[in-house]
Amino acid sequence: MISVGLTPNARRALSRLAIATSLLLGALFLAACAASGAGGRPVAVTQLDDGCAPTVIEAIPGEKLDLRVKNETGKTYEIEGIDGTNLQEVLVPEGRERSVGFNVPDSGGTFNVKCYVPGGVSTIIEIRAGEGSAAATDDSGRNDGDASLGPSDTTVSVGLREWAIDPDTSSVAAGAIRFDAINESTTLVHEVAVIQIQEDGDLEVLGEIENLDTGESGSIVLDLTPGDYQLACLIVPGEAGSFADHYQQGMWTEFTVE
Ligand SMILES: [Cu+2]
Repeated sequence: MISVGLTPNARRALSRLAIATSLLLGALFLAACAASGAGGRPVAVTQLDDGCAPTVIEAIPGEKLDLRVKNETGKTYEIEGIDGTNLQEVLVPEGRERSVGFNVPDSGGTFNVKCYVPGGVSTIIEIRAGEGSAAATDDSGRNDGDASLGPSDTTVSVGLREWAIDPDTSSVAAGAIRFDAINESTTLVHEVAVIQIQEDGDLEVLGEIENLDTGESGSIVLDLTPGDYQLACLIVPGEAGSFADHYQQGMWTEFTVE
């Protein structure tokens, strides 16, 4: 027993510390499980050259799912919740598998997940849980921008409309770059993804200002290293009420970090 020779006060402090530490470890463990899907019902999701399968996953309200996302292509794939679905964005490198957790809300509904190659093929997977699950979505997605923005070295203003992305500069010095985006459209939801072009030509999304409603603005700060980038809107048919693939329509532009 390590408390031999300690005063009662010191013993109490030590035991409080031990309790606090175990609570913290427990919380970290739970957080890790939620992200990885450990302990959830395994559901195989396969990323193929022409999209992802399956496109519908039946679930039970309150159920925990462990999406085993396997990329069988030669390109980097991503998977993320959209339209308010609380499923973290995960990058799946070529040939790899990732475990992605999703806690189906107790209220049930249909939860949309986008499975895509940035700028390329995309599939919307519907997780359907419970009665009347066709319509229920909510707008409480991440992306409310300004909440946790740190300091930045440079600010880039970005205008969005059909079908263009218009930054006020196409090149910045490396550092903490703040993007302030405004959706100038009067009809469509848009977003901005900051995408780094990898050595093998694959596109990797580093951060997004998602689901900007008409007239709405949002911000993000990202630490960017020198290289070639794109700014792009990655909204696909079936997402945010859109019938178009915004990237294919031309909503991307080259961006350089020196
Ligand atoms: Cu768009």
